[in-house]
Amino acid sequence: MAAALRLARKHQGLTSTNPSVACVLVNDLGQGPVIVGSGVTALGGRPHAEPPAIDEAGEFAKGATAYVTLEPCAHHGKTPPCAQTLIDAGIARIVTAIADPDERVNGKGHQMMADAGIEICLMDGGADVRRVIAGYLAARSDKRPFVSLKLAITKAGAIGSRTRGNMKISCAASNRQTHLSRARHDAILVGSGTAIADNPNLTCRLPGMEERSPLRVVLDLKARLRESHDLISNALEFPTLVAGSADASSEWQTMLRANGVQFLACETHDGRIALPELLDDLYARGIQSVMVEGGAAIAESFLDEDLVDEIIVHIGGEPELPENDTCAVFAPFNMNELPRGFELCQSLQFGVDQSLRLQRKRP
Ligand code: AOF
Ligand code: ZN
Repeated sequence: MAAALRLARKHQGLTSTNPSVACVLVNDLGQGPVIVGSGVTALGGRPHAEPPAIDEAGEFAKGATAYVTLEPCAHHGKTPPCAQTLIDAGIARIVTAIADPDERVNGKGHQMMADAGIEICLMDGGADVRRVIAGYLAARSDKRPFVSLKLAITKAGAIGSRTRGNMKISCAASNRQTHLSRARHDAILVGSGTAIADNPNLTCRLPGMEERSPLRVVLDLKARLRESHDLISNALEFPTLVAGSADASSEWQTMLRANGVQFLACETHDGRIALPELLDDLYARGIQSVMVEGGAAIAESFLDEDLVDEIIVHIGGEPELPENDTCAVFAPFNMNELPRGFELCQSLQFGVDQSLRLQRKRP
């Protein structure tokens, strides 16, 4: 299952509204168990993971054990049911990590295979698998994208300084990790304040993964972005969506469109873009996971509205900010006092930085 999980990660963020699932077939051909076939949900979401694994295994699929990260589907959708494909191939035993919440499948995939005499093992936990398909699971249960909030803070809890411009808080190793996280999400979201102050690209720049930059979403209620900003000028190469006011001038909207930027007219609430409705609109466009990257006000709004599912905090090992910088901008919470409703579930070291992952407690 660990091997299947690694394979599933390969297409994370690239399978549209379908989860990235992997299937690994293991059979004993006389000298102990070996992998005879493997498959992952194809780019765009189809074919599913199981048919290519069966094709690769050929006659060795007969009597094999299938490790599948998600319950195989039971419905006739755009492809035939994978549960039936596994039955037809003569699979003897199936191990799955979690049941599929899609009501067309939930429990039915397992039932179909059990009825055909296949031994079913549902693994305990499945926490790692849940992370890979977090967007899909959130979309199924909450009908909105999974929201991951990423912050880089100094040891004193600052995320930047009003007087010192673009600050370097995290080290190169954690920055690479951030690029990896970008690739795993469907969209990255920032406010126009961050877009203007830092002029970021928000792309994935890991060697070999440049193609995996997600949609860039900028909240710009006051129509402040210009053609000179990278998020606008390179929108033909890396898609950008600007969420703004329905009253934004037509000249400005024309400028955006001329640069290949998608414009989304948003509802407002208390003079700000209404975030729940924005998430609804992104969800309707097939976006199932969003990484919120800045700045402090946007982070605070998402937290205040209880829209954050996980928080990734990189704590800089070598802060550039002087301890007593009076212009420091602080993170909307304190590491000694975690935001309400969140629990610490992972602590990693990237170079000199510490990286913490806080997860929303689910009932
Ligand atoms: C599998 N293996 O690799 C994936 C599955 O629109 P369709 O017909 O492609 O069906 C989408 C549903 O298929 C999706 O909601 C989920 O239940 C399942 N995804 N199932 O057996 C796979 N990606
Ligand atoms: Zn399927």
